[in-house]
Amino acid sequence: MTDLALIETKFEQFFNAQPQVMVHSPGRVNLIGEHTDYNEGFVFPAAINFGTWVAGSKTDDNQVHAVAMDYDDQTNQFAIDNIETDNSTPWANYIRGVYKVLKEAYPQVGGAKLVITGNVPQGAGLSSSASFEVAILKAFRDLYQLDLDGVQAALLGQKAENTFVGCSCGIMDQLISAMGQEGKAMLLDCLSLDMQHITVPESLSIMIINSNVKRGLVDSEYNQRREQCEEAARLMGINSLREADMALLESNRIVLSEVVYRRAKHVITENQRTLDMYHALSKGDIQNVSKLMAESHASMREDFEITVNEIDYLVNIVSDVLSQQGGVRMTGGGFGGCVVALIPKELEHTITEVVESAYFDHTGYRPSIYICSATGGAFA
Ligand code: GAF
Repeated sequence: MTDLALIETKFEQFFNAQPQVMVHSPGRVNLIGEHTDYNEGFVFPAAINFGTWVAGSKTDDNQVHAVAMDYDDQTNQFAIDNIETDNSTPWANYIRGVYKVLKEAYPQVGGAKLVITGNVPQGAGLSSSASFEVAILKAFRDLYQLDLDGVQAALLGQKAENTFVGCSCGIMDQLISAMGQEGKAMLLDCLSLDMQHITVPESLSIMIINSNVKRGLVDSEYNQRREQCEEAARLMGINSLREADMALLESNRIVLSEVVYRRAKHVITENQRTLDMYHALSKGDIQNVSKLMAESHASMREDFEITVNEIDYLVNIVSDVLSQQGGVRMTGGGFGGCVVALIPKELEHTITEVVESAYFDHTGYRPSIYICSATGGAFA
């Protein structure tokens, strides 16, 4: 049975009727531009062919009833006029948070029956949560015929995560999940929300290697990085690090702690690398792609300090095989998760073999390797 058939069957089993809507929203891989989004900078992600499916129908009982297929069919129910966090079922807080901010913006939204499933590896830095949020928003848009576009949906998803779930994330993940285009990566200006989509060259595969290192303390480390960036901007007298360049940073070095200086340096240099990467990929300048991704990884390792040894090792072994015929770096928020590599198609097999034979021996973790394609977003 396909995923769609499975979710439909599950819906019928729980709610004795066919779902009125069936929606999907993708996860994402970020090619470059890490921790730049909440600094009003640039990011360069692509939506991927892993995502979340939601089957839904309206109800008139002022309740939301949800079933999570990926959590052994756990259920969760809440009244739409009294929404609080539920620590016993953390997955449901994404629905609760999204519903709460949606209801504030669209008071006409009522109850729903929902069944959810997905195949984005969780906690791997591939935006399983943004994909979940955007899928829920799309289901409610379709059920209640809301005038809600992809950018508005992304902003609501981010708001839910910031105010309800407790992660001070930026806008990248929700926006690419909503607005990605098939076969393309998206340069996003996180200040203006201007989007430019460019085709990923046919000759390159997007390979994602999951280190399978369980990410610990992600939210607290993430929120701390954001605070450090905001402190840097405040001490330099600017609104966000988007406004800074290296000359401004150097002239303010004396007022910044050594750690805050390095955090800001990562963001300032990463913004420039992201713009450069967009141009390099547009021109098919793979040597430059390779250099920029290597510099991005080094900056995340040395200045932003969000990589772990297993991820650094993966980047090193893939980079040795590639020798500038492609690029590789950690992708996502950090502290474990995945590496993304843009590789010539003919090296897929060799890199898979190298990673499978070396990574386990070196780290004790089994890698998971996915060859992905860039897909369309939920609202595109
Ligand atoms: C996470 C966040 F959700 C994004 O907003 C972004 O900051 C990313 O980490 C790091 O680039 O995915």
